[in-house]
Amino acid sequence: MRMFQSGLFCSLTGVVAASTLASCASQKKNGEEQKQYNIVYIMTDDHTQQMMSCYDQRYVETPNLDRIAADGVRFTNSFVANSLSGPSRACMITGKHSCANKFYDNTTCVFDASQQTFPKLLQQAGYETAVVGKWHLESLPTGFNYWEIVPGQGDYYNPDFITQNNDTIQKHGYVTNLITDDAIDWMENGRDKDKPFCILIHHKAIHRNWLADTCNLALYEDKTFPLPDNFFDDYEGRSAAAAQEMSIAKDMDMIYDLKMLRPDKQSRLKSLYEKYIGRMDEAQRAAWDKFYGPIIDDFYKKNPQGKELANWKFQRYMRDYMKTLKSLDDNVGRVLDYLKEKNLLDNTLVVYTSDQGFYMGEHGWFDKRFMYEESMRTPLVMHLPKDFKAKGEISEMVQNIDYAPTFLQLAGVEVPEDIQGESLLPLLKGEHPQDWRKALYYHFYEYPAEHSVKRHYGVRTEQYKLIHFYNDIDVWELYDLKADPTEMHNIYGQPGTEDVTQELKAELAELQELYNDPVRFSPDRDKE
Ligand code: SGN
Ligand code: CA
Repeated sequence: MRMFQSGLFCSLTGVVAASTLASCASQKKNGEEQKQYNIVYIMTDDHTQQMMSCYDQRYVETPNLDRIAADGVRFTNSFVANSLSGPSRACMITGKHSCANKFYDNTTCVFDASQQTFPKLLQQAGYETAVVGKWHLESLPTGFNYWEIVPGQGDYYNPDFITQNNDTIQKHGYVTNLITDDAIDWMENGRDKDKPFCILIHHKAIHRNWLADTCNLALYEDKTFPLPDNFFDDYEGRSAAAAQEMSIAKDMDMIYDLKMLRPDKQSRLKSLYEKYIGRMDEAQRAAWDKFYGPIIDDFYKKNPQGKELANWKFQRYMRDYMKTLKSLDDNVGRVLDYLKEKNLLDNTLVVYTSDQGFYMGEHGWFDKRFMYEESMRTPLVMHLPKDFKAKGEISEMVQNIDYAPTFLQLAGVEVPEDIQGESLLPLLKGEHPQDWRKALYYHFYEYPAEHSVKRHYGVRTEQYKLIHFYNDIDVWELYDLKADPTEMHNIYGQPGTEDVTQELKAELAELQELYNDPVRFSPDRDKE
């Protein structure tokens, strides 16, 4: 294994100053010139709308991410199809639901890399394509002129990267900086500048266990956050929610998640934590211990219990997440500055999203998986090429299967029939098609598994959500999202809900038919 010195520890490299002529390419289609815009797709891991100030101002400021929205568009109803990393990435890259791309979960699946993906189609249409960072699809990337990925979940400190010749190298520095360096380097030096390009910048951050860069450790320590109203949820009427193992109070590990490492203390994930921080060099480790040392001493001295301990955990979780997010926001700023300096912004679609949303204490949780709002939603903001007129908020319901057809259309590539998503291009042109989808389909499969979220599928409309938990359980849930936006009251089976339940079941059956999901619910068989 080779070790690369990047010297990038918290000293973000400035963008290259020289300006290049970088207009987008064009190709002839039906005798007409068709512009081929560049695509810069930035995706983080587990970044949720609650923690992005253009969506939610309660907690944190994300000035660079907000820049994208301020200059472009912000999707206020953006969702995933299966709230988990690998599956989400497979949906995004194929434009198809999990049942069609066959990557159902993180634990048993290997992505069939021979299948159709949008990067392959863009490459065939003359694009230079690249992916850097977290990949998580088990098979190696195909359809890219350049790729360099982290193995599995990747590491925050001095991470390994798998290179295109299938070598594993270790780089020195903090992962969010390193992935950004690689992306900027490819845009500047790696690609053929006569061609349009598409780069996927996939961050490891802000995934568990939220190891911040040492330069950001001291941030946000003066902040105290109110617990969400439903932090002490009792899950009444929601048996699948009651069965989960992603509770901040019960399941968050004192050492692995909360960093309260002391030689005489044990925890389930202590050795994993030691492995991760064991990657640090001396200076990194010294900065780490200097920061956490007094917090550890204070914690074990005070020894909080019960609700006080739950609140203490929540505060530390929020702060660690925000510190890790800070690097991400800074590094997205670097990419935007680079594109601006190189005069690329006018011809480039810049997308920022996450592989799914996340719980920040809502229902008492961290993690995702459930079809409930916080984790079914995902941030989505875009800076548009200058020919596109949309600005501000877009409220149509969109899903991560929509990105592939959008990028293909933007490149002037015909969208294959079997793609299940809808192109967002009309919305980006400022149109609001009357026949835009009125219902979204969702299907989560990873069970039995970590966090114990049972298998479920469901349908979400503007006002309602119907969920069926199945496998070792057979439970329906129905929410009126207008009356009960935090999904605390399961009204399935309650008098007065018969009509809406019937309509939603019919919709669900139609969507399962449309997407050809072999796990079918039959409304005729089930007339409850
Ligand atoms: C790891 C985490 C889980 C997380 C999954 C999936 N555990 O297994 O908390 O739900 O990843 O996340 S850890 O002990 O390894 O941190 S995903 O975003 O990649 O799907
Ligand atoms: Ca994720």
